[in-house]
Amino acid sequence: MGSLMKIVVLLYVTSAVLCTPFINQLQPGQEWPTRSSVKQPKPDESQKVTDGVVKETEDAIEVDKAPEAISELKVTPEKKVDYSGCQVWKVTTTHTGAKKVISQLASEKLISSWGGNHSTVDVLVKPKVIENVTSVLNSKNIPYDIVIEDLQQVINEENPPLDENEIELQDRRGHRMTWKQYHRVEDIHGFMDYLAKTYPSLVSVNTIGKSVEGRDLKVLRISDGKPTNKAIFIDGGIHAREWISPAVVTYFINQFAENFDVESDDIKNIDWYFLPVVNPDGYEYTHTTDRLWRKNRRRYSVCVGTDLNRNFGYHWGGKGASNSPCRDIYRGAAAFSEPESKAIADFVGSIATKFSAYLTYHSYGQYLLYPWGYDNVVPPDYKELQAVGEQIAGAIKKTGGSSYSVGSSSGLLYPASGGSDDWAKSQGIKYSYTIELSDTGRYGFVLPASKIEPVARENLAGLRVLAHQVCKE
Ligand code: 0X9
Ligand code: ZN
Repeated sequence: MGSLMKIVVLLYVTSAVLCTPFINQLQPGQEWPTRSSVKQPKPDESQKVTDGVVKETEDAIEVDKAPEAISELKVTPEKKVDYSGCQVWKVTTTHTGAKKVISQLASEKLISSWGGNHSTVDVLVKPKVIENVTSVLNSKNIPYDIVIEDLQQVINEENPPLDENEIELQDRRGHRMTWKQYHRVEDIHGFMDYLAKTYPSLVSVNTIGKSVEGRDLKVLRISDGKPTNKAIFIDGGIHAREWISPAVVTYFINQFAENFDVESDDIKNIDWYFLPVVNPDGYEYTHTTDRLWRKNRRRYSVCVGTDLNRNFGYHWGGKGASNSPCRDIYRGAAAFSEPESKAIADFVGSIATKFSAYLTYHSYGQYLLYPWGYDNVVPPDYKELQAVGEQIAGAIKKTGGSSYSVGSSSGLLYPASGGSDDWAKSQGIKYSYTIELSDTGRYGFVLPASKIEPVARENLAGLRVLAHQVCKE
């Protein structure tokens, strides 16, 4: 290399280094809230975690997919759980005794529940037991529809590779994120870092903790730094298999960060905090090994994982949560025993009075749920939560046509304690909602990637309604 060339290269490298802001180096007026000490219950080391019996009431069929049931399924050469021949049925549970029958079948591991409400439940039926379960339901006159004939086929078609044009665009964009595909954690975090680098006076990224397996829990903030701003916290991906959730949350991030200058005053007058993947270990596991994994990846003696949405410290260990690590609704050894839920509590809790809203995105069912979840009771301001929820649902319907039902989560779904929504509300955050995104059961957790944009678009309209409400208070 000639010496002139060397000087040019040296100048280029030096300027690139000096001009690239460090991702977490915040601009003036952008200081993040300090992590003050929030009192959290201490994990109870002596607690036995393997001896639990879970009561299933007539009203509450708990979301459950026991790992034992899955281990009977074949594993493909790439070590992925194979759901070939598995079916998903929507069972009507309004007949007397129907819920008991479903609970019984679930406890015998003949079926596992994907979720439901007061009148139906979606259940996964393995090929070997289809005949058996059919005759039980028929003999009891319990109606059902086969919604998914072959689950593995739907999984195979859910997330097709990008076409050539998209790949080319991806290379030019500076990050790999699209909303035409479900992405791995690396792409999502890379996208967040890219935005912080590209818009350093608006966007910043902070790691608020690490997952059980040591992955970053990254929060992205969008704020123009006005001291009068309100604040909203949004999370996604508490449940690993609910892929639409991180996809929608990152869509919001992209919209606000890329178009901030032309955004509405409501959006500009809010400090936005996004944690798109609360459960990165579980999320990665759904990509590499078991598409239907729900919990985090903490290892216990035999079974794996805590349901992070049963691990928050408000009425922890109450209804709809299990004390057995083998269950999909395992509450954990103690409130906030998991680093993922603890990181949220430390971060949000340290500035709770600052947040006007806490939104946690899940799937599926198309519900806008407000507290309480731990039991069938409502907070004193539930009428406002219901009214604002209905306005959000109205905007969603008008924009994309989807119908979302609004109500308290225990009332509309089932009692389930230890949820992040209840904890946020207990901290005095007024608008605390769980949003169960699309669909209503046609694909369930395995929603095709082509639905990301329509689902995100209509939910962005809903989020604008909430932003407006927050700003006018
Ligand atoms: O059961 C849950 O954790 C949520 N449903 S999901 O199908 N995504 O798992 C609903 C949570 C509602 N909130 C509370 N029960 N606190
Ligand atoms: Zn969920």
